[in-house]
Amino acid sequence: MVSQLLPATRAPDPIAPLATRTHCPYCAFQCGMVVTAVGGGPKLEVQADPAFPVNRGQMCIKGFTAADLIDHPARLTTPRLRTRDGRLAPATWDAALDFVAERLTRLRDAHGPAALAAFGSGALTNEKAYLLGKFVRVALGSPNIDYNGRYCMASAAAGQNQAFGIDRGLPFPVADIARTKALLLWGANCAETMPPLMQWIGEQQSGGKLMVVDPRRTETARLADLHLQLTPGSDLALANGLLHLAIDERLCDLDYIARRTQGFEEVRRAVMEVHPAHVERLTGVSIDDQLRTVRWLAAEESSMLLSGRGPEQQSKGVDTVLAFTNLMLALGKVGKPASGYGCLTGQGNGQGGREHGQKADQLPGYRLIDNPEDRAAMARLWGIDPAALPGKGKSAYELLDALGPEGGIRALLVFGSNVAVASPNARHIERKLASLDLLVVCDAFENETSATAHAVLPILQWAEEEGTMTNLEGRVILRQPACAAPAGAKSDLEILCALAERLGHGERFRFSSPEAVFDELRRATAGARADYSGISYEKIRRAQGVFWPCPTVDPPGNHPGTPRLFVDRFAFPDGRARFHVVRHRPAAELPDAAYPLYFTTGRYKEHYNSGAQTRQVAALVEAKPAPRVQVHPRLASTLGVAPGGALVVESRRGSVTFEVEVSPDIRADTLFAPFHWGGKSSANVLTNPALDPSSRMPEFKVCAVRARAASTPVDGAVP
Ligand SMILES: Nc1nc2c(c(=O)[nH]1)N[C@H]1C(S)=C(S)[C@@H](COP(=O)(O)OP(=O)(O)OC[C@H]3O[C@@H](n4cnc5c(=O)[nH]c(N)nc54)[C@H](O)[C@@H]3O)O[C@H]1N2
Ligand SMILES: Nc1nc2c(c(=O)[nH]1)N[C@H]1C(S)=C(S)[C@@H](COP(=O)(O)OP(=O)(O)OC[C@H]3O[C@@H](n4cnc5c(=O)[nH]c(N)nc54)[C@H](O)[C@@H]3O)O[C@H]1N2
Ligand code: SF4
Ligand SMILES: [Mo]
Repeated sequence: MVSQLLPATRAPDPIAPLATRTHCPYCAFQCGMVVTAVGGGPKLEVQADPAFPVNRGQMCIKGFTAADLIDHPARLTTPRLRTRDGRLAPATWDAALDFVAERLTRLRDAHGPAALAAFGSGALTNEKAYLLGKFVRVALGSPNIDYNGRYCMASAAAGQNQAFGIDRGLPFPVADIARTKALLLWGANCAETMPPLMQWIGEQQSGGKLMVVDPRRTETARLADLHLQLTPGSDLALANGLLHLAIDERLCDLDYIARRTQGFEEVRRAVMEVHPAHVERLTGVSIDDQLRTVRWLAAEESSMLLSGRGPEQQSKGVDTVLAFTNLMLALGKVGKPASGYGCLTGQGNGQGGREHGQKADQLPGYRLIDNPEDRAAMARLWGIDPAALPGKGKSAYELLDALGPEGGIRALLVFGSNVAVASPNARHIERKLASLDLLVVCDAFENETSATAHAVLPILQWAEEEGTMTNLEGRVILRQPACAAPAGAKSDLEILCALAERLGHGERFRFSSPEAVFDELRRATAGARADYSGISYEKIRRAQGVFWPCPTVDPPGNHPGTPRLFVDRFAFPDGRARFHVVRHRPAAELPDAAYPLYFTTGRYKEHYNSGAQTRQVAALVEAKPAPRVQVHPRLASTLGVAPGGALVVESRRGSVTFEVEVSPDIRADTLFAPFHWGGKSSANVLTNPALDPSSRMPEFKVCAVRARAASTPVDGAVP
């Protein structure tokens, strides 16, 4: 039998008969929603939960339409195996799991355990992220696990760890944003990527200043008191330039610097070497605007810098984040009320997903895989010899680049990512996926990645299962089942346990429920940096979520959680934050004579990430049926294209034809396209897989392209 997992218990707090409080399946805002099973299901009705203190009754169109995925005709409910003639054909669960386990065993015997790999996701609950990490290290014995968070907030995470000694995206609740007097949104387009956050920013604006740094005049930038429309990839220079001016204008808080930090003097010397006029040339932001920005940030009693993927998804993302933490530390803001630096985490469980061991360098609780004490603690819990615990594996892009006979990874299990669309240099990755001996995709829908899979295993979706997610504030919340699961689909947890059983490790993978997995996760994180040991499902239900760290205290279960960090100390032994010397460097690829334009990427309000889910939702497809490349009117006239025309965009890695959107909102030296589609209009065919040296984040936000009008229009529907 496949299952050691009992079905999740139904939520105990129905608001109305058959109504359940749960959370949106998409972004890190994790809007509270009330889901009602119409006539007992499977049709679900979704409303925003007015009682949840983060979204306060608001949601975006993706959340409101999320239930369309549950009873969708394309939903997978039967395992599929690739047949000799290349089709995916239905199979029983036993046949599918036997096939996967046998092939994994054969490949491990022939090529060693490191030939087996898994790719996880910030969409997975904490329980799934935890169990996937354990599965790869214990049942497969491989070091090779990483996840799509490496494409997401890895640079901010690394920067915060280096500056503050801990990485919690927002070190304060979202409500603090409404109270800050000066808010600098740096490369974050929240009006489209987290619409319900705008209610807090609206409050903020009623008494404070809003500044936005973005090469495009986005919906968010349009609301700002000041928009800094910088050259793509010049963020580090700008942030250092702001610190230079702060020092020059005597705006730094020297008392705070002396009491709470170390390393300022070296940073001061380094930033004073670069003159503001040089910064103006590098960034395109006038000295006047630089001055206005830093004066607002310094003068107000509270100020905040929040970054999105714009400055982070660069090959210098970590140094850029360190320039942000340098600036906010020098101004004496970090840890003060409604102040400091934060990263707006993106994926539903982007925060928890990076804490529980699906990162190549990490063990649960933010333990480090090369720290002997952390290894010993996990080996003890898992009942294995510490020496048997694999070491550090490859980072997301490097892992995918190593697929196939040359790179040595022969089998890949994918849980929660459409890597064929989401990865930079996407055609190259498609070829790598096609060269695998075993590709297993666990998903509720077929997508571009499953197109070459040998096995596709159908999973339960958000409204059918239980588990915890950690939102962008570090608040651990509970996903609760709102309807019955369709016959034929299984939870990711069940799949992992069933495979572990077949691989001879069943005794370490027997859990009666997701909550039982959470109980092991609590023990795994006790005493670690991301300590969840004092959290329980019951406590989350009672308190609308619990902020980590939440250690076990006496009496047990009594710790209230930690909404605000850094009030008294930073997470280093001496309690002081660290300054870091960081210097501007160009993007890995800059426009030149052959490829004269910048190309950058991002998001539409209506679609989510690779589009694997939202391209299934009729209302969203109707609103945004295809990607369009944004072109400045001057550039459009030089190129000879008009709105609705077609533009061929080429980089050193590939060529894509987009429909044209002419807009004065973008710089004339830059093209922008969303990455929500694969196939012929995949933005990632163009992007550069240059990686940040420490976070291994790819440079999604900057590469060089050339463009010409297409002789024929973009053909019909996009795959
Ligand atoms: N609608 C929608 N919402 C989402 C998602 C989605 O796919 N769709 N995904 C979720 C996830 S996983 C994430 S990570 C977040 C991302 O949320 P955001 O970070 O807000 O999203 P992006 O659009 O990727 O990037 C933000 C902005 O960076 C700008 N940018 C491009 N290049 C540069 C640069 O060189 N410097 C600067 N400063 N800015 C630059 C882009 O023009 C864009 O407006 O959104 C989450 N929410
Ligand atoms: N050019 C460019 N590329 C980018 C970015 C960019 O800004 N520009 N952003 C990057 C960022 S920030 C991110 S986060 C990535 C995201 O891109 P992806 O990693 O592709 O993430 P999603 O599109 O969210 O894919 C999620 C898949 O997981 C499935 N899924 C959802 N929940 C579960 C679950 O619980 N279990 C399982 N097994 N499957 C599940 C969904 O059905 C879907 O197929 O893209 C990155 N790629
Ligand atoms: S996608 Fe994000 S902002 Fe939109 S409803 Fe879902 S959680 Fe809320
Ligand atoms: Mo993301």
